[in-house]
Amino acid sequence: MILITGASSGIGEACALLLAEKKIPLILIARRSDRLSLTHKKCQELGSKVYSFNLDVTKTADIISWAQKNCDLLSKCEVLINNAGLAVGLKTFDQVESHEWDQMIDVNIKGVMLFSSLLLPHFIKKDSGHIINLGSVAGHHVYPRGNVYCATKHAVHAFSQSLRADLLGKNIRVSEISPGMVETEFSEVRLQDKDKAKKVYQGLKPLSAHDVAEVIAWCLDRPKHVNIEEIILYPTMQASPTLIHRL
Ligand code: NJP
Repeated sequence: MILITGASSGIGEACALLLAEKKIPLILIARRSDRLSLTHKKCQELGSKVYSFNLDVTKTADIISWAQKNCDLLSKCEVLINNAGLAVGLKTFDQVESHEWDQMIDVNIKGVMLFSSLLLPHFIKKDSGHIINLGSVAGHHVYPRGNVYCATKHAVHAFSQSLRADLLGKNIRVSEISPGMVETEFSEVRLQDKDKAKKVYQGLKPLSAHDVAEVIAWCLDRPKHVNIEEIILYPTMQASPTLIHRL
């Protein structure tokens, strides 16, 4: 069984669909109930047993009490895909409001830590498990107006490395997947403007959510003694967050 956070769109949804094709049971989490039920239905149609929950990963107390109520279900989980994440705005730091950095920190860092902390006791008990964290090229490079988002993804990178060190000696794998530009709802959420979001991907072929999901599925499919530390993947026409070739 695989738990995916942020399964209502983009990379999370693409992972759910790809894993459902393999008939793997899934636990799907996101806030938007209409979108999550759509993913749920599509995965069921592909033949997977699906449990979905409308949860906000920033609501720590709610998540902890949900995890306690669903302890049996979580104990069956072998993989956690910490995918829920977002960027809020593209402003110089002096213009960023505190609620904006709170949201990025709460989802991108604290959400990843929270779900890791809830699944790890089960993984440790079984001496088996795999955590996949969605990092970013923004976890390696910074770019103008990326300030808080870049900081959160640098934190995901450090956390993934540190977790791997803490778990040394246990059969628990930790992998980080760090994409460049992926055409999802990411830019729409970030810019709050559909037209501006479209322009982000103009003149080049970005990665698709499915491209990233395939890389994640490949990491999961490696034999249990093989732990992929990190995969950084770019569209061919992108060489760094700021080096982009557009036609
Ligand atoms: O974006 P999008 P992606 N509680 O917006 C969920 C990283 N990444 O697939 O709650 C629970 O289509 C949200 O669900 P909902 C990025 O940082 C991307 O591209 O219903 N869930 C939705 O399902 C992120 O970590 C790019 O709104 C919450 C999902 O997160 C990951 O890839 C590049 C939530 C976001 O789906 C997936 O993002 C890169 C909450 N509080 C890294 N807040 C890229 N697209 O270019 C959000 O380097 N979600």
